Amino acid sequence: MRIITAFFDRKGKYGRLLRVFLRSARAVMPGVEVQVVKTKAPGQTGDKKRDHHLDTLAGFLAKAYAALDVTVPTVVCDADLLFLRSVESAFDEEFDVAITRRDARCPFNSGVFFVRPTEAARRFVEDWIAESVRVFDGWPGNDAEVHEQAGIDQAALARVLKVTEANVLMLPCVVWNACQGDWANVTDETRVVHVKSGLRQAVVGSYRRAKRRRLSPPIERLVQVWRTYERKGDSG
Ligand SMILES: [Mn+2]
Repeated sequence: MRIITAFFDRKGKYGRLLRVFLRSARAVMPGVEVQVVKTKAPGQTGDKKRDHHLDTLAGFLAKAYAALDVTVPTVVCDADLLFLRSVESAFDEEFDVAITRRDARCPFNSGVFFVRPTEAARRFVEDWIAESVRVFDGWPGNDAEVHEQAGIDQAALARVLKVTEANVLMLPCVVWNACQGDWANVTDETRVVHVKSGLRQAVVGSYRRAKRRRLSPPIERLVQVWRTYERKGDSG
């Protein structure tokens, strides 16, 4: 298995997230190769919503393009992840593509997905890329759809899932890509925590904002795990 992630920097913040990604990946999956696709940060327009969509789309496209050429089973990741356990056992299951899903208003999260080096998986990712560009071209006219899936690439994913012929497996976010609704339910089974939203704010947000936010014990525990990796350095 290989790991692909994409990275561009915005004021040093993503650099800190990537370091913890790499350290935690190395700790729980020693010997697994990580490919970091470095890409240029998109130019900013000053329109916050548009800039957010541009950043998310740039990250998605960089990792998705890299995912087209895989020759071994690969997990395709955002850079804002914390690995608690190895994700290799995902490939014990049969699939071309595996997507992480939760019971929420927007069920899919594209921060973690798995691809096998099959023709069907390649076609799926190709379609996902093409559809993402199409959704972006239609924005903001299709903002309701983008908002419903919380992102351009996730709106595209919902479209592709309706028509794909690939064997797509749905994996629970709480195990494979714990997002904000899952953090309180993280267990020993949880492999990956997605450091977004309030958790992101707690680890790389400003000190005062983090202090002001009262964190529940399970989330505080994740903050501590993240901080331990950040303090650890690359030697240990
Ligand atoms: Mn993310």
